Amino acid sequence: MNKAVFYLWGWIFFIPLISATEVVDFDFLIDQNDTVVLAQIRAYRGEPDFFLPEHSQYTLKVKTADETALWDIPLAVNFVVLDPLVNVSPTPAMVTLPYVSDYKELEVYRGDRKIFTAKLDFLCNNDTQCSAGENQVSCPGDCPVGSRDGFCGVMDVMDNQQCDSDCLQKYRNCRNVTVPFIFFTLLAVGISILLWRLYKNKKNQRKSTTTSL
Ligand SMILES: [Ca+2]
Ligand SMILES: [Ca+2]
Repeated sequence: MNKAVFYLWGWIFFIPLISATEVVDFDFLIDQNDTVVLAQIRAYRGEPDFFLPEHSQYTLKVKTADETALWDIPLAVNFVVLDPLVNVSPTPAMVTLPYVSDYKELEVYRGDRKIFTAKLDFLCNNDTQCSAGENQVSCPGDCPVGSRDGFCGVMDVMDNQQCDSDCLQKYRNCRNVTVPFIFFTLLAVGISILLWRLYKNKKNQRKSTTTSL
């Protein structure tokens, strides 16, 4: 029985890691007066949204450079919050979609009216620099494993034996690299100072002996 529970928990823990794919979060703040702010956009490894609203007056389109809409989906926007019943505006609206590097532009519609548009080039511009908006998931060419990009690539760090300072201390995998390096560096410096002092003392002793003769 205990073994069965152990395997069950093992599968529950590992299945998300195995099935995790590259996704991107689009987080908006939408006002009833149709003001839209793209609050956050972030690529990472996870699961896309499986359930989208069947009906909404708001629509999100994500397009490629040649204007092809890869996504044209209803966006869940609720200005009323229950318990207690209050009207909230602006209100957050978010969706998680599979990430592909072809995303170039997004548009938000209310009915047939376009109320917001934003370029998505900043997710990856392939200029060999890991800049704001890019990370290991959205732009692996500019932000290789271990980059300081706000993304902790735990599995990559473990596989490649690299250090990623974006990870929590216990997942950084820096200990094996940095601790011995610092220790041996300090040890080498200490021994050098000690040898230099011994050499100086001996030299002074020889000097004083020669003088006294
Ligand atoms: Ca770049
Ligand atoms: Ca990183």
